[in-house]
Amino acid sequence: MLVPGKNNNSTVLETGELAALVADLQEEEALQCIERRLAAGEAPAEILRACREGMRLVGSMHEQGHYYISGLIMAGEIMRLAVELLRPVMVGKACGGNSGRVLLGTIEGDLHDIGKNLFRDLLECHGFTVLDLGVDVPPADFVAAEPEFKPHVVAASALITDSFPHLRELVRLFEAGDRRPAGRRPSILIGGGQVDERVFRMSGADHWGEDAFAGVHICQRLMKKNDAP
Ligand code: B12
Repeated sequence: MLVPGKNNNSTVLETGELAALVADLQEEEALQCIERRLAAGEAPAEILRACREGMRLVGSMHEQGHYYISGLIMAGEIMRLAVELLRPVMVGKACGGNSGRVLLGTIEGDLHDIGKNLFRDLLECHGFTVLDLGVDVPPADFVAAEPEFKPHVVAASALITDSFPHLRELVRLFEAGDRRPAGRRPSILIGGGQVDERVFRMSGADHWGEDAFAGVHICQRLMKKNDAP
């Protein structure tokens, strides 16, 4: 098992160097590792995957009582800096254009926003116009923003289990009283660390994305079907 505060070689072999450095909260070394991997031409998506694995380990250690909240805060800061390094490479091949409108927010009760912000940046670089409502957004606020912004996709991020019922409420509110012909209501897309197939089914959402890249692909696919910017 990973021992916090120690650079444990067996963990490095099991999880990969970068994930282990992130999990061990070795900020400087983790960022240097990212820079090395970027310089070697590795795809940012792969590097991001390793960082998320590190974050998953941090989460497990928090659950097991090895890290206090300060560990989560430090991990959040490492992830924020990691995203700053990765973002220019990911959004560098800026696409522009007018791909469609996405209404985005982290659902009520949840303050996590690193992944949401990254998803927003990727969407924008792929030509989507994004209205980001921020964090801790009540489902009713998504609904209230709809008439003016007219999103093609409503996207909600969720990392906290206690917030999952609000995803269900979001879907229910969008469905309630909706008189538009089939396919004309905005599609509801969910994602974020703890969202999986089970949460997706429970929520009643139309789609879920395992990561930000998958989320962008889903939005692009929906726009092709919709073909009305
Ligand atoms: C960093 C962190 C924090 C930071 C957040 C900083 C910030 N500005 O976001 C701080 C310290 C503030 C924090 C606070 C708390 N946290 Co916290 N946190 C984490 C941690 C370690 C990493 C999260 C992260 O940034 N990951 C990296 C990003 C890039 O990944 P991501 O968000 O999943 O996003 C990716 C994809 O999911 C996708 N994506 C994201 N959103 C969306 C949306 C759509 C539509 C799509 C398609 C894709 C998509 O894009 C990203 C890139 O691919 C996680 C552990 C984990 N396993 O995730 C715990 C974790 C989420 N936190 C947890 C907890 C318990 C808390 C606190 C309650 C702690 C406390 N005791 O106060 C508070 C919650 C406060 C609140 N109400 O929200 C738990 C949640 C457990 C649960 N089952 O509910 C976790 C899982 C840790 C754990 N196992 O204990 N946390």
